[in-house]
Amino acid sequence: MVDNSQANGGPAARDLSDGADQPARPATLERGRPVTDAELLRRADWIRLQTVGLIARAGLGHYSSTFSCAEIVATLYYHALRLRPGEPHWPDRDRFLLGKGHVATGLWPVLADLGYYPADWLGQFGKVGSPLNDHPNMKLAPGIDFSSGSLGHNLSVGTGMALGARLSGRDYRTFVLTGDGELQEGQVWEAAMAAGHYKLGNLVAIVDANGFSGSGPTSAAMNIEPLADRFAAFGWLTREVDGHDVAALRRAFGALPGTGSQQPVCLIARTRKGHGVDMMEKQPQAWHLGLLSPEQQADVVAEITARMELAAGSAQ
Ligand SMILES: Cc1ncc(C[n+]2csc(CCOP(=O)(O)OP(=O)(O)O)c2C)c(N)n1
Ligand SMILES: [Mg+2]
Repeated sequence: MVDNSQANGGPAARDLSDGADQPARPATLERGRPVTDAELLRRADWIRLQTVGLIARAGLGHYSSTFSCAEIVATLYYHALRLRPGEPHWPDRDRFLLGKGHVATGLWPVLADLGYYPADWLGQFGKVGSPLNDHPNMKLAPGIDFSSGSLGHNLSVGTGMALGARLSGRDYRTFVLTGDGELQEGQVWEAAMAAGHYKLGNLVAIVDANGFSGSGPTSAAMNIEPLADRFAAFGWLTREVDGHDVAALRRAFGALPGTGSQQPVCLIARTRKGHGVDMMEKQPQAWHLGLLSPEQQADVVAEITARMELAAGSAQ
């Protein structure tokens, strides 16, 4: 487990999994693993703390974009996805593509925690030659199903993977997490059309609909709403969900139709960019890219840690 105390210059990140009493995880992590909502919320905050530490190491990163999807990533990796961390290329694993690749800091600690690579790799984050960088590289980091960073491509890659599952008779699901600004880029709508055409019910797009892209409100740059109607027009089954409500996310993943169904699924997760840190939520754009000062970082770590401790206390 990474120790952020050096990088943060503040309290150590709360460690959720190094206790000697932690049971060993099974080789295959099945879909729908039992987990409490409190655990998922704590995990999302742990992702936020880890992100703060990693960005401090690298000297730059995307806090508010990562915080926006922390509950989504936590619910996927600690509940919904079928995975085999010891065998990253296991053909029957569920695929996860991080379309909004600029939030890789939210994924690296999770993949380390699940055993894809040693936790001490996190110490090299952002350094020349490190497999873990600001954006995911499938050739360097175990557990990355496709590289991203250039927005707008992962939905078409995911469509290809879902089609591949159909052709090879496998029942894995392919999940693609896209930003809402990302929907203005690349081949997203060609992919949406193709997935509908090929009736890929084994494909799930999750839109992190936080209302902001890189330079202001998303729809001010180019309107993307009404999102549900647009995806539905291409033949997708659409659902809107509060992307910070882990119970709602669990229900949405639990209610996914079988992989043999005929409609790709789009979960439109309504989120707040910077969620979980008050000053970032108030000014999401200011924190799209940046670096906290040491004083700000101490405040942010204290805010998140206090919430985690409060939740731990009320659970007892
Ligand atoms: C093809 C491409 N164009 C531009 C960028 C620069 N860029 C990085 S993040 C970002 C905004 C993304 O907004 P959104 O998808 O809504 O993600 P959020 O940060 O809100 O989670 C942009 C334009 C990029 N990475 N790739
Ligand atoms: Mg956005």
